[in-house]
Amino acid sequence: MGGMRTDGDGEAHDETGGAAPGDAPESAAKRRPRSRPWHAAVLALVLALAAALLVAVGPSEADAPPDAPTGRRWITDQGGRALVLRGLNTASSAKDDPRGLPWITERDVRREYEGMGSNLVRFLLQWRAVEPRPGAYDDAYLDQVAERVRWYAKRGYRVLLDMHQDVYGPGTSGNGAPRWATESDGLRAERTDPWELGYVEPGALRAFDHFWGNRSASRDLRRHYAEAWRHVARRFADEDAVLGYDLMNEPWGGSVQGPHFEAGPLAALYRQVIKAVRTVDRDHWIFVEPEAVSTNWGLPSALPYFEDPRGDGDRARIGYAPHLYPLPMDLGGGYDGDTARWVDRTLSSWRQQVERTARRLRAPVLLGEYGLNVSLPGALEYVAKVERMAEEMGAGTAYWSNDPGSWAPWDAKGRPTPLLPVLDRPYPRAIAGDPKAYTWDAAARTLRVSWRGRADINGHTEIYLPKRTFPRGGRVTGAAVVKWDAGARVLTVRSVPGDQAVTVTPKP
Ligand code: IDC
Repeated sequence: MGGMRTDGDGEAHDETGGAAPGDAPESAAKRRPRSRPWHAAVLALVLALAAALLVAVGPSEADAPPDAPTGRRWITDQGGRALVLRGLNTASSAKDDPRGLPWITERDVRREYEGMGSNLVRFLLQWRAVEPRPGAYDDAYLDQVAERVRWYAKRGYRVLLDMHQDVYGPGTSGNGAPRWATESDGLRAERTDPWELGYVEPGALRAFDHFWGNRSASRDLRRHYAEAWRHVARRFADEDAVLGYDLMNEPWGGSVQGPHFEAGPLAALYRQVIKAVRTVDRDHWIFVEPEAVSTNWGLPSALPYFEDPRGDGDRARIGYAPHLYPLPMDLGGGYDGDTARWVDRTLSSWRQQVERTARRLRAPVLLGEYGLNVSLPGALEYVAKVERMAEEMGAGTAYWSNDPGSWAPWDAKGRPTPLLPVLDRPYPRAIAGDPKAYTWDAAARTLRVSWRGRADINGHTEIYLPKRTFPRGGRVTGAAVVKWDAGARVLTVRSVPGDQAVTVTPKP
């Protein structure tokens, strides 16, 4: 769960008074943050979680060397090239938009590509907009979504359709679920600050309990959800620019939590939706998310392996799309002092837990959300660190979010924020072979990409080179240049069977 602010207003709301969870309760008290009642509760939680983490991770495993990306699964394109996907969430504004659409125009998509060379967008959908009345789907809405998918497609993006919810739906002061699917039995569900506390409002808990079947509802809400997904998948089945479907944003179990939730009702719903989607779309990727409240903070997930009706092994296309919001940052902290120390610990346990779950799921990893108010101390360093970690893991990233403001690469007046150059990183968009590693060394201005080329892969390796770091393009060693597209800033290098290691530095 993430920071306490509102996107879109262009302002920072750092209301925490800077209490870092790394502080012992004593010193936190001494510092007297502008205290809010939830601080105490959250601090208690932090301590409980720290204890849980030690049990979950264990010191010996925490010290194990990181795995290289080799041997893991990759998202591939039609020719079999491994894709490295990087981009933004678009957009939080869709949650409150009456039509459920993000604020963007096609010009904004162009500006984004030119500014940071993204090839991925995590595009927010709302169940309420897909199925405004029980069993009735709004195809005009999906047409609008399809138009936006085409804007991205023109620039070589892949679109991940994310069925977003926070705090269930508008009927419980959240977003996502239609009102007709919100059975909160008249219990209170007020908008909270921070918004995450809305999850424990009695009305929200009750609505989730009805949804998951922890309590019987007046209709089969999960069947409606699966059918809504089937409808969306049918609409986009032939759309090559669509990467796939992110089945549910940050699932929350109501009164059933943790492993009971993830291996229970959540896994059951995923199986149901996977089955429904596969009756109409055999090919796109299907991404599952863990329970957010644990994974976001670096705790383990109990999600089980999901069979893909397409087949198993390399045929399966189930992906894993967890989020990352270290708890100190949930409290509004930046990345400095004690907070940075605790954030670092979260990063290493997050990585370990995510890799462990991905192995169990036999799924590639896509970091579906991470982000913070980038005007906080150390924030840019944190972003660079997460991007580096994702490189090491061979994982794609979708930063939260593109809504103009203090978290975003552009502010409300359309001016680039200091985040933009940090996100505008050189990277291999597609690797024609089995990737070994890719790293951008910013200090040495060197991008290294290595892979094992295979005869059965179509196409060559494509590398995005930003204007700000490679103004005249790149000088390549280790492979022949096929083409340099100075407009799109994409360098294509020849891939041949066998081991290849390519180094790209700026042309003098
Ligand atoms: C946040 C928005 C904020 C909005 C809130 C509730 O930035 O403006 O008020 O949602 O709708 C998540 C969620 C994502 C959150 C994001 C940042 O998936 O919807 O957006 N976040 O708080 N999980 C952790 C953090």
